[in-house]
Amino acid sequence: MPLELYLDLHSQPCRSVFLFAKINTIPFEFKTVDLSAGEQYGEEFGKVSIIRKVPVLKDGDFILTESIAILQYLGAKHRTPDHWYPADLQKRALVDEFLSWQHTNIRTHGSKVFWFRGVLPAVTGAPVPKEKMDAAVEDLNASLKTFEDKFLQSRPFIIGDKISLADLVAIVEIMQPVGTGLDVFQGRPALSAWRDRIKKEISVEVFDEAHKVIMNVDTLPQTFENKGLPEFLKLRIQKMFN
Ligand SMILES: N[C@@H](CCC(=O)N[C@@H](CS)C(=O)NCC(=O)O)C(=O)O
Repeated sequence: MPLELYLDLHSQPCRSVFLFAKINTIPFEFKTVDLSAGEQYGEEFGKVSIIRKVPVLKDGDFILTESIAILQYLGAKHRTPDHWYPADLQKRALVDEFLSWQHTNIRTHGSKVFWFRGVLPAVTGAPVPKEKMDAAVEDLNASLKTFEDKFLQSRPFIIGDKISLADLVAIVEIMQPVGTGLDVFQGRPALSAWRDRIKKEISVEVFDEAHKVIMNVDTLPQTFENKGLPEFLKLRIQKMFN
């Protein structure tokens, strides 16, 4: 039975897992979990993961959640090239350092801007109050500055000359607000050059395939008009503003 990956490519961690499997020609069955329809709260997905978040990997009877754990599992099981997650102690530690940092920094702030500029206006029909938006963009900018000053510096990739899991996880997070029309690469030549190196390294085609849906978030209002607003989103919106 082929490996199953439960994914929605609107999600950054899903895109890193999808890209890693594609780049390394790891065969898998794409199991769609439509987050905008609330499928993660359905009975069927509940049998796969009570965490009710994507991505999830199912390899036979073995189920694994958390994108970082999934990437490491796939790398080890399929013996992907060393540069992705180097055996060298210090290089690996640098990958781990970035993977630990990103959750509460670039991921948190990029996601918030995505919600504020993309999801919330689409579901409520109104823009997010300016002071909230400005604060969210400021946090994202601070994270991007730290990313450039500490994690990238003047290197081609995060840990040196070769691409690693850290770059893959970083780029999918940094792309999240881009689809809402906020071009975070503008005025950041080093960041743009790094993105272009990643695209070249993993193939522009695969990169674009993974990011296609996120670059079309202007279709979100239609999505919600067609499907109606799921209960979980109403609750989440209330939480965000209280
Ligand atoms: N730490 C998890 C985060 C997973 C996560 O937050 N997934 C989001 C999409 S980006 C999700 O499934 N959200 C559905 C929900 O919260 O209802 C990972 O890296 O896999």
